[in-house]
Amino acid sequence: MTDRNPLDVLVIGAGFAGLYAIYLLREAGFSVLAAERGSDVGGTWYWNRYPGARCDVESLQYSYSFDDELQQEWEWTERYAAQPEILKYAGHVADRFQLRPLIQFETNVESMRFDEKDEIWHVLTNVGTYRARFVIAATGCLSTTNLPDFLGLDQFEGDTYHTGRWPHEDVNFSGQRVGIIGTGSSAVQAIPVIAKEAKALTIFQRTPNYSIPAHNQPLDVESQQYAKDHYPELREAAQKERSGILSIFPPNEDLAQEANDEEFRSRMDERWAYGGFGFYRAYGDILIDPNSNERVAEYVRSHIAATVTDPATAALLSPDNTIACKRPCLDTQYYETFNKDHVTLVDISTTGIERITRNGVSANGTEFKFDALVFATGFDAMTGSLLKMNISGRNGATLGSEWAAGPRTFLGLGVPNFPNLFTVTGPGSPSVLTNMIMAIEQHVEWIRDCLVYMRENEQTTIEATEQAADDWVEHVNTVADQTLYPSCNSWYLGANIPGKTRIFMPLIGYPAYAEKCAEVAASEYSGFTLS
Ligand code: N01
Repeated sequence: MTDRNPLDVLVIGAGFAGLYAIYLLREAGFSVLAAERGSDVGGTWYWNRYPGARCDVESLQYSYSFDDELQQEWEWTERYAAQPEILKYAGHVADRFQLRPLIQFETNVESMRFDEKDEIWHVLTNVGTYRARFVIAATGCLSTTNLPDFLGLDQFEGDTYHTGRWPHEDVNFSGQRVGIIGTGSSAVQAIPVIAKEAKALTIFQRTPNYSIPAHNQPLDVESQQYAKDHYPELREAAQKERSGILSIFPPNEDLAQEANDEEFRSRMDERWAYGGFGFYRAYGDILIDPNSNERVAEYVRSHIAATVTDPATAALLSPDNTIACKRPCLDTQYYETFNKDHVTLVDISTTGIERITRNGVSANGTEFKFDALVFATGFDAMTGSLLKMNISGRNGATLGSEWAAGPRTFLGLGVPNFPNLFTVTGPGSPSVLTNMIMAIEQHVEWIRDCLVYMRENEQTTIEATEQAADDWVEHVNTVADQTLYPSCNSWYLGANIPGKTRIFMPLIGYPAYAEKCAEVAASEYSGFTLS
């Protein structure tokens, strides 16, 4: 493959973004290939196979909208699809649109460099070098795992797993003593399932998380048929939602601070009983007003106290930080699992993990012995996968040094000094605060339109301007600062990775963002330099 004729476009990644990019660009007449480090399609759903993995966005929304026959023919089986079903869907899309011949699997990008003279990207992989006029990084926001540098990490003699890099073979915890570190979304999904199999399960919790019930269930025929009959209206209505996610409850901007106790309780009860992220849209000020936020937080704490029978465990599981400023969790029997005799919660909020030992984990001065250890310690979100590719652009500028003070993009799509490089759902775009597939479709269509425009206008390079990127970073943070999002140590801020610059990375609010992207395109790409 080394040094073939330059491609028009190299796409990096064959998850939902990469698949759609190669499909659209092939249809638009570009020569395009995708380099994918896994041995199959699916991206995040290829790697995150841990027990209990499923999507927190409902399956009738977490699906492509671009092809009506696809959305009419595909049958989802559950309200929230489990990982195997989503992976099957990604595989179906790849087959249905004959995308596999365009994907080079087990191909990991090691570095890439822009040749200014020839206006060509040279992309070095483990299997050779690609040359391409444009590169689309469809590398995902949560695809570089975070494995903290625990003392003694390599000494443990049992089996170790990371939720984000789960083996493809069956893992059987029957009869085993299992330890799990972390209590984010992945752990909240995995803990109830692992607890059903393991002889004993010990959870090491540094920070408790708020979780609300998913109320997953088999998808009934009527709901699925209703969605199929109304997809155009439903997808359009979702685009008007801040998160791009529709709830069965009508959107409202009522203020929790103005609701009396009875109204408040009844509205929250209704949403708790229904489950899902619509809970957080009950009032317009949950992520704006600290008192309203605390009211909702206290409501969730009251459920934890009512569910967990041991008051000391319930207290440890009860967060006291701002609710929903970290990515909220949805669960199936998470808090109930702590009532099982063989499940133990260990609070490591003050001392952390002391070390990993040959036999297990040392914390709070005690050694806990395990047969298997699960790291549910998350990801180097939003920038990890981009920085890992050792990208150098104009005048040898490296992405690592350009982003030392945090990621700097225009619209989360383009980066100054890195011409002809597009980032799908990059930092600075709503991405992780939305339904990702919707955000992916919007970005990929924007990029396709841009490339078609350039072809029609005989332009060969596009690059975000310094000014546009500086203004955009400021805008993203100004919007975030009007909310409570920056008030806790979330991965949205990079706060989960030691040494990572603390800056709010995603943009809050999908509709205004999509409008801005359309305006930029309509103004012949103002904020970008084309030549
Ligand atoms: O990762 P996380 P995740 N010592 O970063 C703890 C998406 N997702 O994989 O909070 C001890 O949320 C850390 O503790 P703390 C979703 O967007 C989607 O669970 O930093 N503990 C935390 O408890 C989600 O937000 C779905 O104090 C350490 C945990 O590890 C994102 O992926 C399903 C530690 C990490 O939690 C990430 O979720 C699952 C240390 N040194 C996930 N370092 C869907 O449904 C970290 N921790 C689509």
